[in-house]
Amino acid sequence: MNPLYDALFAPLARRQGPLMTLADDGVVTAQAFHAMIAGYAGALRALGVQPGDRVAVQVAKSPQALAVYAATVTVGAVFLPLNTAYTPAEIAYFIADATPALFLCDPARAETLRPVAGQSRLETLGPQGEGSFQGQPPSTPEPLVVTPRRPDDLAAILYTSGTTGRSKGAMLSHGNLLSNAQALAALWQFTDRDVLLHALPIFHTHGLFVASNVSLLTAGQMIFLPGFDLDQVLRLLPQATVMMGVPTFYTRLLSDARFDRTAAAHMRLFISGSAPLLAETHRAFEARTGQRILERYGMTETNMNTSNPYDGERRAGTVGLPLPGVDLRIMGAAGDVAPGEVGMIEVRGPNVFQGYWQMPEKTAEELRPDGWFITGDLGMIEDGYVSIVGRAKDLVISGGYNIYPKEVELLLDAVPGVVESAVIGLPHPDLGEAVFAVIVGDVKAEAALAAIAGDLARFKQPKAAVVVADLPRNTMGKVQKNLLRESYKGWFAG
Ligand code: MLC
Ligand code: AMP
Repeated sequence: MNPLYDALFAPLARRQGPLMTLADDGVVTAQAFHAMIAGYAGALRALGVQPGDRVAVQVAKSPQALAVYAATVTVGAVFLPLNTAYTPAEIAYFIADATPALFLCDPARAETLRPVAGQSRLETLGPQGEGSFQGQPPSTPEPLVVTPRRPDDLAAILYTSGTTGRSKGAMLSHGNLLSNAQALAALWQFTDRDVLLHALPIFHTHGLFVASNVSLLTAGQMIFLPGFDLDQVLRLLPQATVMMGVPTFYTRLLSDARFDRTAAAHMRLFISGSAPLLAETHRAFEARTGQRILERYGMTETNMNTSNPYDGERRAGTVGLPLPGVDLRIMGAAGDVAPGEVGMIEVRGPNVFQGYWQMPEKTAEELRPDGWFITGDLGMIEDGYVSIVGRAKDLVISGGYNIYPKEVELLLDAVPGVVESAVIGLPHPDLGEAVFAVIVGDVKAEAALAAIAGDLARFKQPKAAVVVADLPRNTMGKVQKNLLRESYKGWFAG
């Protein structure tokens, strides 16, 4: 038994016809993809990758990259995907923390990344499958040997930033990922007739697990695009039946007059998540297309927790109901709060992760011994529908990517001339929120931003900054970020 291989990948060997259509209209058949998995599984073993070893990858989205994920779980190893925007300084932390046996990167970045690879073997994989990491020709009579795994064995580690500025590796088991894919596939009524328009990155939960796993589990097809390109998406929508996206995908579609009822007519479902979808976007989308976006809520540590219903009312501004099998409660200081009151969202179920990689204290802070995970999201429940009304964690979500202000503040504070800084998220018409820095010190805002640019992925860098005399503080001395957000709220207004 290897839960993910058996459910998602084994059926591909027997399946006729296409699995993926690519941006250039090229096609990858199900059997060709299975052969790719077999070849990469052989290559991983030939490189000495053992069950339980981590395989870190920072590579462009491609069918080959997805096949490396499949091959890694097939040989019983642990897949560790990394955002392609991360700088060598950021990668150095992940490699040192996770000590992967193998690190795969883009051939063009190999020399820059070699110094941070440490003890990990470095191989390369390019956007077209080129590079030093190549599939091994299948051997007969057994082209693919599958390493047995139990449901609680690890399949992946996904890093998520922390409020302290140090990223934590969320350990996800085969059972976590498969149970969630099964719940979502049933709830959203996926079948082998579905064609999923896949324009999300595959280094995060949304694109890797929610999108790819659900489609593979139900033997559907994917239109597998390297990223969200509006023209390409508009061209390909008539061939798709389902799309998953972050809210920015939907606001970008709405910003284009070509996106109308006819353009969306072939689609049976639009799903949104990873960041709040404004009720106004939900309504504008329905007015334009006649279709109601289905919003769901999840996180790296828990996979998906709630979803609006497929058949019932999809309520704008809410993230719907707990998924079957997932318990959700709203906690105040004195325990469960009354319906309609705001508190901390906690979740429990087969979706909830195994803890943070080598951080038992962090795990104990957020995952209670009886299985409840403290999400850091503030919410309330009305008529069974969950709404997220805020975050207890200091976090900015920009275009669906999470940025922890602490990480940016630590770098800014180290810039000569900077006394202190406060990093906040401000409303942004395209990205939902955009990162903004308020700096105290004898320094020019642009110079401070330029000084940290080399160490921080571009999407985390403040889109703008101001220098001020001091930061507003409460009587406890804590910076009042709510006042800063209020003062600068119109900065990025369209
Ligand atoms: C790109 N840039 C961003 C950004 N994406 N800046 C802030 N926030 C972002 N999200 C910057 C680039 O660095 C670049 O900067 C400029 O914007 C243009 O880059 P681009 O590559 O052309 O951007 P684009 O392709 O338009 O990307 C925007 C996007 C993308 C929204 C399509 O960010 C995206 O695909 N987001 C999805 C993220 C996601 O999958 N999240 C799921 C997490 S899982 P410059 O200055 O160099 O021009 C999760 C759990 C759950 O949260 O519930 O799902
Ligand atoms: P990540 O750590 O990248 O997995 O991001 C998870 C966080 O994204 C959650 O804790 C929420 O704060 C946020 N999130 C995900 N889906 C939604 C949603 N539909 N609405 C609001 N916030 C969301």
